[in-house]
Amino acid sequence: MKEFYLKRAEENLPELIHERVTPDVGALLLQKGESAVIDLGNHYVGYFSFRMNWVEKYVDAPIRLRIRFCEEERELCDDYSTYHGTLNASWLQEEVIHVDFPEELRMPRRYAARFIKITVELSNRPFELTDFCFDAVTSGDVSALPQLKIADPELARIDAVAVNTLKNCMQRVFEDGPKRDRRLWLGDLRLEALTNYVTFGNNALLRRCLYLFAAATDAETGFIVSHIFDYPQVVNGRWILEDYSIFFAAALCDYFAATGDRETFSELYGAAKSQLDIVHLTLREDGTVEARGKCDVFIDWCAGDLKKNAALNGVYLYTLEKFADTLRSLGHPDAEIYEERLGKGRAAARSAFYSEEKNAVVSARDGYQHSVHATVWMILGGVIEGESAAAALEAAIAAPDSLKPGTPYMHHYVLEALMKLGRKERAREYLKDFWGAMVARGADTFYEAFVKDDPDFSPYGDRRINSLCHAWSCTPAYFIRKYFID
Ligand code: RAM
Repeated sequence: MKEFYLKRAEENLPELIHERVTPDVGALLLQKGESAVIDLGNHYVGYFSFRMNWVEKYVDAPIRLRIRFCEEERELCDDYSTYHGTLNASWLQEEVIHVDFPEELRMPRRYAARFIKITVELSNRPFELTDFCFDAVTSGDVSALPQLKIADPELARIDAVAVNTLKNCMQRVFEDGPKRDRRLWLGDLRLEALTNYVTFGNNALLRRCLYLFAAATDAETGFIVSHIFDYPQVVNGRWILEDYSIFFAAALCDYFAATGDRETFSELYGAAKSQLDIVHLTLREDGTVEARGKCDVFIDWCAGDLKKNAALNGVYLYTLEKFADTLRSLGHPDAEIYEERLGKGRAAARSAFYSEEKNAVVSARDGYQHSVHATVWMILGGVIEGESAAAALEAAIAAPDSLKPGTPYMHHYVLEALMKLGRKERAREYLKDFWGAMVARGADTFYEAFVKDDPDFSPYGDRRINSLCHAWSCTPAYFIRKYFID
């Protein structure tokens, strides 16, 4: 089966589309100690090249250049030598090269950048740099984009940034971020997919990613792993995030709803079903889910020690509902099994995680912690609903001591919950408030993590390692195009 899935993934490998971006800079005459900044005019992902010429007969010694690729302007002045984050500093996009002779130079890696800073560290003579070119790559075809007709200029700008974010993450797979990680994550994929359906419509790329995940089951637990490296050969990540594994089934149902592609649905049905069945087989006695053994749960990167039991149950129930509905729409005999599990699961989660008395999602299982996350997921899981659920959500958002989302990924689900509760205007306001704040900072693409009052927030202890073009942040284009067009 694994071979079959991988074959299918290979059949759907996209061709990358190249765009030559030539910044508006002529020849630069430089010498030791000087630096120059090249502005590409937008955020791109690709390969950078330029030419070095001598201006005298020879340069006497090699020229040493430090070349930095920045996703936003403030990175130009960052001091990388003080980096203290938890992830490897080699993700910081900077090269030191030595050049002996006049020649065309192509930088060794693929970069994600709007600005490029070139600093001359050593040189005995002046020299010239010219012919700057950024060969931008993506598998998102901008000519396939449906035109957006929207009167609100703020939403139009947010949509453009969201589409740019997705475009730059569409490569051989849907990457999470083209600066950092550069791999396929299951939770990220689900949100990229939703946005892809209403924008680039590259369904082959999506099929590729779904088949890659179907082939990536962990032998011990049966769960699909949380991430995959697809190049130079396919390698499964070792980390299992139970919410991500469950989302495989949600992503497949979304795919079927968007494309009506029965063949792919039936080829991947077994893989999706087994994720939900494993959860079912490992339910606690009270009928709720608990991550066990070698599995972690993601939900969000946020400040504070987020407790995730309620949220994990919500993810399961939310997916179960999508799965049951899809099977029902197909007249599939298994529909009933999942509908029954859904009903029982909701009742169990309500008694485990919801306090009627406080109208809040606070429970002993989660140490009585109050969070937007738990509340959102109990709404999306259909455990709480209507006016009281809306009040519980607003209270969780407003409470000074509740845990709040740290990533656009989690903010996406807040928006989904607001839409589910029929709060369309509130959702629009929420979207503008959160994603609009990144646009106001000058973002060309949306960030991996963003906290309005704390621009230095990082899940990794140092904001310099954050990815500023992160695909899970692209979903405003989904909401705008699905719900907010005039
Ligand atoms: C980070 C990335 C990625 C996310 C995982 C859980 O490595 O932000 O997008 O899916 O965490």
